[in-house]
Parts: sequence; structure tokens; C-alpha cells
Amino acid sequence: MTQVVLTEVHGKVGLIRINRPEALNALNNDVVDGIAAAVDAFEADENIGCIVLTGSEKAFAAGADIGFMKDFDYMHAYKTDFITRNWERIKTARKPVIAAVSGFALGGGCEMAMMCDMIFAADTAKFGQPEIKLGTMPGAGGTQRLPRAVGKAKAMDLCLTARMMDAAEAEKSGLVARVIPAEQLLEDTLKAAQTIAGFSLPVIMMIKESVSRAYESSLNEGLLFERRAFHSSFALEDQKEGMAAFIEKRKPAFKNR
Ligand code: DAK
Repeated sequence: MTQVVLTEVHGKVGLIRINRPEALNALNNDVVDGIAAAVDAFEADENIGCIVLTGSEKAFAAGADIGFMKDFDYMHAYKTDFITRNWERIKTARKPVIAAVSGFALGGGCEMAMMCDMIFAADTAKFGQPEIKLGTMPGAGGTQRLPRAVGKAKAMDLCLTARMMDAAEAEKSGLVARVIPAEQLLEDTLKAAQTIAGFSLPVIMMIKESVSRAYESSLNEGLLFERRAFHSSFALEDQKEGMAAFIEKRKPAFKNR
């Protein structure tokens, strides 16, 4: 049986690849369970400092699997907590997760990319929330994360017209961190992930937690959270090592503590 989620380790980076090419990586239970299991494993691995989630050249993921959900009724969706189960695993990861998006990231695929901490897009990437064409609506954060990323006007435009946004527009509007030529996407993303993973793991986690807080709190609360985390960084051996290394003009040797 084909494995619908593949994993690889590149130095200190854990790579998760969605592998359902025949369905443009449409997300079904096996895929979402596979992603969650891979995140669990990389989170538990002390040697991993950053995670990359990617798809194929043609599709990051063209959405939740339409064939799988087409006959659901309300009671089934409600009782089984449709899709919420495991979909949020990426969101709860404490290590940074970068989405490397090539081709289609539509519906649940776009939502899954937005659950990651940042998106690196190939110049071929296309983002969209086309659920309205299917007589339904985004259900995994599309109407909430998209306005926070690109503003209300563009989010309304995308969710209500179902049009796709290309990589250039996505970068201009703040949805993606970088646009990269398609053939270099994975290499450049892994390089950035290695850079991150080369720093002190507790500091990586504190920074992720603090930037994420900016999304979910008032400015004053966020600033307070940041200050507390910043103060606590002085309890780290890695802070002593990082500053000593700077003064001594050498490379720091972080110990992740
Ligand atoms: N589901 C299942 N199969 C899909 C699929 C999808 N989302 N997208 C593509 N495929 C399949 C196609 O059926 C086709 O299969 P065969 O006919 O070859 O067997 C194969 O992938 C290749 O697709 P096409 O032949 O259509 O390829 P094209 O290049 O012509 O077109 C396309 C590419 C991406 C424009 C087109 O495939 C397309 O429009 N796909 C559907 C996109 C879409 O509507 N996505 C949104 C789905 S709804 C929730 C969380 C999440 C969600 C809901 C709730 N909760 C937490 C509650 C999410 C909902 C959605 O994502």
C-alpha cells in the first residue's frame, strides 16, 4: 500500500511530505493522521529543531478529500468532530513548522499551510478557498487565519469568489514569507530550516511562542509575554554561551539548555 505521508531527516530538520499524487494530495484521514504522527515523532526527537511540511510539485494539497466527505450529514460531522481531530496537531507543535508550497494549496490545503508558522512558496504556488463552489465554506481556519494574514478585503475576495491567488500576490499581501523558483523550493526551505535548527532549541521555541502570541492577544499582553520570555532566556546556558562566543569572536556551541 502506498504511504500517503513520507518522512525524512535532513540534519536537524524533519521533513514531512504528503504523497497522494493521484488526488493532488487531497487530505483524507490517513493523510491527516500521518502528518500528526510525523509531527509527534519530530517533536519528541531532541535532535530535530525545525519541521518542514511539503507536497508535490503540482500540489501542496488541493483541499480536503471531496469524495470522502460528500455524503456526510450534520450529525456525523458533529459527532465525529469532523476533521478537527488531528488537523490542529500542526498548530500545537512547539518546534517551528515551515510549509513549502508548490502548486495548489486550496481549501483545507491552504488552511493547513496557514496553520504552519510560515509559508515558503514556489513561484508556481496557487492559494485559494474555493469551498463556496462546492456549496460549503472553509472549516479549518480559512475565514479566520486568512483575514489575519492578508486583511479583510482580500480574504473576503478569496472566500467569496473562490478565485486563486498566485505566489506573487500572496507574498505582496503577507501570506507567504518568501517566493522561490519552483526547482529550488525544497533546497532553499531546508536551508532556512537548518539555519533555524542550528540555534538553541529552547530559544527557537520561546520565539515561536512569543510571535504566535502576537496573533492571539492584545499588544500589551503580548509585550508582557515577550518580556517574561526574554527575561527567562537569561536562565539558559545557551544565552551564556551565545554571548561569550560573540565576545570571544568564535562560533557558539549551543547545548539546547
Ligand atoms: N478531493 C478529492 N480529489 C481531488 C481533489 C479534492 N479536493 N482535488 C483534486 N482531486 C482529484 C481529481 O478528482 C482528479 O482525480 P481523477 O479524476 O484523476 O481520479 C485528480 O485529483 C486530478 O485533478 P484534476 O483532474 O481536477 O486536475 P486539474 O489540474 O484539472 O485541476 C484543481 C486542479 C486543483 C483546480 C481541481 O482538481 C480542483 O478544483 N480541485 C478541487 C479543489 C477544491 O475545491 N478544494 C477545496 C475542497 S473542500 C474542516 C477542515 C477542512 C475542510 C473542511 C472542514 N474542518 C476542520 C471541519 C476543507 C474543505 C475543503 O478543502
